[in-house]
Amino acid sequence: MTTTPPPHAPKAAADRHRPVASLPAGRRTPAVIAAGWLHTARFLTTAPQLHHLPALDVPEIAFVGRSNAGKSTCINTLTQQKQLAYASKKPGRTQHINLFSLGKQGFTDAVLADLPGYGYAAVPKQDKIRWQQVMANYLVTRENLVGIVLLCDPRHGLTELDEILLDVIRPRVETGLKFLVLLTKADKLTRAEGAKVLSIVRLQAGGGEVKLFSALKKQGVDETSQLLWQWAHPTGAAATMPTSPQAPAFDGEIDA
Ligand SMILES: Nc1nc2c(ncn2[C@@H]2O[C@H](COP(=O)(O)OP(=O)(O)OP(=O)(O)O)[C@@H](O)[C@H]2O)c(=O)[nH]1
Ligand SMILES: [Mg+2]
Repeated sequence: MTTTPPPHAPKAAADRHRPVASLPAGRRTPAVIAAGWLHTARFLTTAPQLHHLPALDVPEIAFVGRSNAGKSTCINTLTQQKQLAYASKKPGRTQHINLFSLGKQGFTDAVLADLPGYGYAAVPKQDKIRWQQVMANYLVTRENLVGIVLLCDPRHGLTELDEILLDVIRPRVETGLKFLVLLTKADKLTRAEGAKVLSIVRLQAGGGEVKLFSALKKQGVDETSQLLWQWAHPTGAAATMPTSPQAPAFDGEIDA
């Protein structure tokens, strides 16, 4: 049986790069709305330690994971911005907690947090311990935190440090904190490898949501964007949706 695509289907990809408000109502799909919202991201602040973070009353979504897993690149891809978050081939590039506001200028309705990675061998032991404590405190005490995206290079799978992080956040996940594992750099896997690692990590994540993601191939971008939009707008407050300016194509640095 064949299905007829909706009349707006050929325009769907281009719609993601247009101001949402300029589109006819029928073309304001959830993917277009989520992409337009994420594209409003701009730098809010950077904090070397937890007590430097401003207290906020809007939903916050944190990107965590091992050093070099692709957290900053993922934020740049989702927000369709080249250099919003610092991404680099050199591990340990993100050293502070960096916050990015979402929503119309002056009407922040959510915040993304790019966290330094853990597990980078070259970091002195004392610094590693200090950072693990800062992160654990952040994950346990940050009051406006509504969701965590754990990024993981599928070629390494969930490591011991990832498992410790899962243990730290489990009590909050059980009481409603949203949680997603993104298996990054999926462009480096064959389809069979991708399917295999997906099922293994789904088991490790205890039934939590797990997706393949590639900044290079734009795999998983629409689904992840829509999920984050839903986390930040649990009541579906589409009426307050901001407009999006013209989005540039991503051409940041990507692992070869
Ligand atoms: N091929 C490929 N490379 C990627 C992808 N995502 C990220 N990378 C590369 O992986 C490297 C690390 O990316 P970052 O985004 O800086 O990683 P990070 O997790 O923020 O690293 P830290 O800040 O050190 O914790 C960079 O060279 C990126 O270009 C992807 O989807 N595909
Ligand atoms: Mg980073």
